[in-house]
Amino acid sequence: MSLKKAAAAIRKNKTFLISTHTNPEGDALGSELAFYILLKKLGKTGILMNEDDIPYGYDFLPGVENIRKYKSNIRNLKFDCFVVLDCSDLKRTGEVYRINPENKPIINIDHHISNQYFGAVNCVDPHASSCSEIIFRLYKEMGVSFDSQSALSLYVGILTDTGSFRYSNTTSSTHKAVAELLKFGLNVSQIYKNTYENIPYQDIKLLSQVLPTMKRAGAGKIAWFQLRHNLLRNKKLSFDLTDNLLSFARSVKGVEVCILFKENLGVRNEVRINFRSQGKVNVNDIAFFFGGGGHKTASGATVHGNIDSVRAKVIARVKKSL
Ligand SMILES: [Mn+2]
Repeated sequence: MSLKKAAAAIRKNKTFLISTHTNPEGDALGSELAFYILLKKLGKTGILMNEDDIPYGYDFLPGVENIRKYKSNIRNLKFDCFVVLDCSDLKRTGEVYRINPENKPIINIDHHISNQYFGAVNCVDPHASSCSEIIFRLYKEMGVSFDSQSALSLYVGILTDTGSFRYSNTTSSTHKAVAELLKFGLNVSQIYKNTYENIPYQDIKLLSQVLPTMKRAGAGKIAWFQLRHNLLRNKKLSFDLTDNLLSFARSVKGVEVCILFKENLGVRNEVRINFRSQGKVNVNDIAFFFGGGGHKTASGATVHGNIDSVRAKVIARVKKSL
């Protein structure tokens, strides 16, 4: 991992376009906001731009109002460097990468094992718990001090990507980073509440409606959910709901792999698949087979086709890997 090269590229340049993946969550947003503050502290300029809106519940993060939404008519945006955070490949930014027609150098900072090393500088560590943990190291590398806002952003990124320090990506360096961030007056119970215990009533109702539809396969080692169009139409499915469903599935005794199949709204015959593994099965490999990627224990893919036939193919593939 080349923290030094990333630091050198930051020192050398003045203005940076910063983006992350579509459907951003805690780690994506936390990394962006902390990176933005890092630049400010170095007397440089950051332009934050995402394809998607800030998801429900993350507006408590400091500086989210600085994140601009991508529009296809944005032209003549001047910057020296394009910083891509928490993205395994450039197209995970959605359309935002198109804002770089002059091919300004890309700084790729990420922790996905499926990362494509698409940058001029690639600061990739698949062993890091989160992209936020790598940004933490970048602050240290550059000798930039934290404050309550950067600490909060990075803490939320690490908290969410480790499933509140429960997943196997949680290491002693993760806890060391968090120990340092906590010195900046973070209210952990309030942060937890803002992040996880702030689900709209109607989403909990939807969750309670979907939970009984959990199915199993592979002699109880696979648990899966299927969300169809009609269930989601006119309801904004918050990321929390996806994560909650998978959380329930992974807490079932004997389950090794959990899968959520979701018909994408607005696109005919497109299915979003999210995988979680308890550790024995490498779901990055499975997602990769279907054109996606991620981590060994959490990954995703978008597949064209009818949801029932997609599901049959995916479950057959997962069964083989059990
Ligand atoms: Mn991440």
